[in-house]
Amino acid sequence: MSDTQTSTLLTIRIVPDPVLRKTARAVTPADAAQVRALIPQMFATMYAAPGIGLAAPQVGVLLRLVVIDIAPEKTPAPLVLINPEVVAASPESATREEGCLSLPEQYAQVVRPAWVRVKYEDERGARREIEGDGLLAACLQHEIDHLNGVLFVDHLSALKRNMLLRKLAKEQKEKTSRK
Ligand code: GNR
Ligand code: NI
Repeated sequence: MSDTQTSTLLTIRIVPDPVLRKTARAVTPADAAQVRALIPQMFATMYAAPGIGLAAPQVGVLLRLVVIDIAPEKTPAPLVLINPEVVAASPESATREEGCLSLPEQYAQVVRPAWVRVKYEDERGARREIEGDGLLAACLQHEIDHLNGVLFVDHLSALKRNMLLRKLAKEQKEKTSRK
């Protein structure tokens, strides 16, 4: 059985959990054991959710670590990004509907650069780069935002953000009262 299937599922933190608003710190070689253990748990949690990306702060870990798989149904393409940084972005913007596992059942159109290049370290510590447009570009930026305490709602107007956050609070309250 694969790691994904045997791994414990981590608890995904939901807004307004304060950990989601903190800046994560860079992963160092001293974090190797924790990061190695966390990666399969984060993939398992992301696939189970289901989601196409997960940043460590979403599971309460303030490290600059992200997992992504934008095509889990088709050909799985798991991607681990350690200390990722956007090093280039297109001047053109693209608008796409985004959701976030930390804001369950909330969706909005988000405007971001259409294309980005991201440098990062892989799980073996090798320096790598990835570039992409479309869903991959949105996902890369969305996950790197999480490492900086930024959520997709921060890219919306204050009016839309507040509407969405109030709707989330109401729905979460209803969920709790039903349990
Ligand atoms: O599952 C997710 N879908 C998604 C759709 C559009 C843009 C970004 C994303 S990421 C999100 C999972 C998540 O919350 N990652 O932090
Ligand atoms: Ni998210």
